[in-house]
Amino acid sequence: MTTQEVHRAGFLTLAGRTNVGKSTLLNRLIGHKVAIVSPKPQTTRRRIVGIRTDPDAQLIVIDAPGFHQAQHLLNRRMLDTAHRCLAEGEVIALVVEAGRKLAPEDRDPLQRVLALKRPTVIVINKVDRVARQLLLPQIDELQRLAPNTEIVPLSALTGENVEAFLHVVKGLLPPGPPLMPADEYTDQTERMLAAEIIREKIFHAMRQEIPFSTAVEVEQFVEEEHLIRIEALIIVARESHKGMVIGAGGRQLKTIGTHARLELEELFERKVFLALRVKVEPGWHEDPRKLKELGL
Ligand SMILES: Nc1nc2c(ncn2[C@@H]2O[C@H](COP(=O)(O)OP(=O)(O)O)[C@@H](O)[C@H]2O)c(=O)[nH]1
Ligand SMILES: [Mg+2]
Repeated sequence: MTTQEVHRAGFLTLAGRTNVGKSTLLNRLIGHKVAIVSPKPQTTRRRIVGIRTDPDAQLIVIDAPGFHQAQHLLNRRMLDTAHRCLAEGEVIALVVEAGRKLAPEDRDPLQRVLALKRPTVIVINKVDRVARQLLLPQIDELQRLAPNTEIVPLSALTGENVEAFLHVVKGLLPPGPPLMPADEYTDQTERMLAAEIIREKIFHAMRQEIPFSTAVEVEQFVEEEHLIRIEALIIVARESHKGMVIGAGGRQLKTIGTHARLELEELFERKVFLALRVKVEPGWHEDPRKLKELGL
């Protein structure tokens, strides 16, 4: 940083449809896995904060649930969260997918973001998947809809052009001192991170509606001398789901547990003892009290 340059700090909200790669971009910007990621929509349920501290700027990045059609109370809560996160951003990055014509579901978030009249960047993510010549008409289309907005094509997965995006965002942040301690990179507790990682493994292992109607609650998180003892409850909405999550001979649950444990050990740099139980709570995703308990 030269003496002429001012330090900048502020909130950046990642907005867009579900599954466009917002959480992947968050993790890439922070350099840690802060948010879980899956090929299925609606993986992110809560507001997730990642903090990036550079010599010239501090970005507090807010990852939100994606915009989608709401059916259950859980989905409506997720949409409320998405809107609140949008209101918080001093800079908004609207994320869309490369190589796709703008669907009505894309236009709606775009119009919503533009209506805020806040400093905005449009991110075309997943450029690693498409040929350049497909990108140009998409950039043109977006530029017509948002003539004064910077458009940055990038790949959150490979990191391509993410530096350019950072440069644009930093230029839009307000001047000011850092808002958070330099060594913090998320607002989530270890318990929350553990619950999310277990939930991610369920998203990866299970099909159909099971991931969408499953929650994870960490009941015990005890740090002992050489290991962390974690007991967690997998909450499913139906008796039939319980059987599927456990699987024949307990194999499915074992796979979920093993994958989660290995990642938790890496994250906490400690041996982890992980015990998982499955419990049926019919209609939990429609129950305001249960949702509150789960922080949703
Ligand atoms: N090829 C490719 N896939 C990506 C990229 N970014 C995200 N993905 C994948 O897209 C899916 C959804 O990503 P996620 O971050 O969970 O999307 P979110 O719902 O917007 O948070 C996952 O399977 C990611 O691995 C990218 O830049 N390139
Ligand atoms: Mg997400």
